[in-house]
Amino acid sequence: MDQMSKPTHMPTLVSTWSFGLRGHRVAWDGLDAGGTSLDAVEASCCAIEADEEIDSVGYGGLPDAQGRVTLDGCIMSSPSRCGSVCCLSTHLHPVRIARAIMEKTSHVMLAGASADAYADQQGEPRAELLSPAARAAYDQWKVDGTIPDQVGDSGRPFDQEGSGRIFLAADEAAWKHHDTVGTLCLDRHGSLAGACSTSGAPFKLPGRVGDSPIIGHGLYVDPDVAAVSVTGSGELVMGCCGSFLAVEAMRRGASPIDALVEVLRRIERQFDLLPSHQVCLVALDAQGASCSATLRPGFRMSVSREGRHEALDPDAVLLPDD
Ligand code: SD4
Repeated sequence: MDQMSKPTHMPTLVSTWSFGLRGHRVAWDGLDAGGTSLDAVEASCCAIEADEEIDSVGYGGLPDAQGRVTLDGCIMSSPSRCGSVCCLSTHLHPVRIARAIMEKTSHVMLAGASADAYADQQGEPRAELLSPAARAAYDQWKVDGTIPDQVGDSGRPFDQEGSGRIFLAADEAAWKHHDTVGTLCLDRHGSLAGACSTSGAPFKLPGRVGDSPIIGHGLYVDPDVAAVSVTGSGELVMGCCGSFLAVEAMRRGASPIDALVEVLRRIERQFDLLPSHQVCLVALDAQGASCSATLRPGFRMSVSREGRHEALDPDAVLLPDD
């Protein structure tokens, strides 16, 4: 069916972490005015990628073990319409480059220096990715293996609502590992889309790529069913194709929250979990219902709907006492 002939839906944006709202506010007016879900997720993620205070995505993201920031991202509206890029090191906006790959090439994914070269061809400006705060964090990590301002010993991230920070925490346990933004959208035309963007695991081995840019792992969209994005320990998500597993469970009849919890239960069964491990999922179904679930406490999701922008606690926490 032509998307313009679908009935009107209530525009909705959903993102991982409360810092997602910073992107939603940038994307909202266009979406509310009838813009497409693809445009909205791209605009929202680009705003977050450019935000220096957010220490896990784009400029401001923590570098690898050699002090180099590398970025991964993807975008998707259906199994036949998706694009992805990984290990960018000279361009700031993986989601926009992933969209160009989706729309202008016959491929899904480009990697590394060749992906940066493709971005050059597309006229994407080159950018410095290492912020002063991220450089300072790297310098300290090189000296003593710690992240500045990290409090507590769980090594997990905590959402400090409004600050944009989850690693360089001022007063809550910061995450030694990583995080990411996953943004999902339903537009007035009833079309779902999603995008995902990350600087990956702080101080990772050079070349390491996590789940975020891989379709079916960090992001999956079935236009007739739901969109799901996953953040957290990418290596756990990659063990179970987390976003695909959740959408597929919904396609087979599970409720959105049951589908997300099924992914978490599978991860809990199949991995020896470390205290630093975290996995968080957000879902938006084709009717506009949204929810989130997380392995452990410390996560919040962003939801924008009917002109309201809210950070919400997860609907389910598998291990609430951890
Ligand atoms: C990864 N899941 O690279 C991604 C980003 C991240 O928590 O760190 N998310 O593993």
